[in-house]
Amino acid sequence: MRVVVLTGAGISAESGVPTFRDARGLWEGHRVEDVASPEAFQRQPDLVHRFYDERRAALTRVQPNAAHRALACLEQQLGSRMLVVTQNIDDLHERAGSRRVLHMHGKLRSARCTACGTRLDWREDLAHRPACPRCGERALRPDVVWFGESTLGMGQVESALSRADLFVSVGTSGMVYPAAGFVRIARLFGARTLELNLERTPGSELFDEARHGPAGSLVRAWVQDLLARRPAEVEVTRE
Ligand code: BJW
Repeated sequence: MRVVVLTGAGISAESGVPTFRDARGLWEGHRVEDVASPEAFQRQPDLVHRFYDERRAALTRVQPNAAHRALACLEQQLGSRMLVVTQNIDDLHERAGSRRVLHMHGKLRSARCTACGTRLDWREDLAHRPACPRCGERALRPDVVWFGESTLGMGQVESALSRADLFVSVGTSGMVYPAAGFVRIARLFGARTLELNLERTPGSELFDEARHGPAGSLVRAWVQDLLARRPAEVEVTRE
């Protein structure tokens, strides 16, 4: 069996990471569009840097939860037949033990120089405009994908979706493309589709099945169920 799991902010909510479209607003009352677009960065770079610096620092205070661990456990069984495509920029999947993780919206612990294009592992703040170690320009930005920018790894994602037997969406509102369109692609290529989310989403009806509740218990139950099936069923691989 080949499985593609798309994850969003909801999977990290039980670890204490805020989601984007929560009723309380994302951060200090800002909407996501006010802090996650190139226009926002151009208009208010200090504000945008502070938003990402705070989230980067907060990573040291959060831990993976049962949902991240269950996906890592499934990967141990399925190996290269499983891919986690995450919209999240935290590193909780990796810290839970997953190795096959594609960060389509970039990573918090990475910085990119807008002068020379270098990508760097980055743990420090950026608001004080540190110099790029490669070219010396003070032009580092968070290595994340904002609205209007190209998402990462789409060739690999489309290839995995086209071969998947099962597509599972976990903890995402399905409001942001291209991730919101993956369920249609997976269905087109014949995969069964399952949504695991706290509540119904605008796209719930596109899935063959939707289960609602906290990701920690939903994902753990789904993985246990899958692994309890006859091994032959989990072994089935599409031509
Ligand atoms: C729980 C839970 C618990 C809570 N357990 N669940 C086609 C049509 C229309 C527009 C477009 C289109 N194609 C592209 C666009 C434009 C745009 C877009 O989608 N706009 C929409 C507003 C419509 N997309 C783009 O610009 C993308 N680029 C692109 O496509 O390039 C080519 C192109 C450009 C322009 C035009 C056409 C083509 C890039 C999108 C980049 C998104 N970036 C962000 C910020 C990343 C950095 C950062 O983290 O700061 O990504 S925005 C933000 O939204 C972030 C997230 O990854 C993303 C998705 O949010 P997510 O994860 O779904 O979170 P929430 O909060 O929305 O939902 C959480 C869910 O969890 C909820 O449902 C809760 O119920 C649930 N939940 N607790 C289980 N315990």
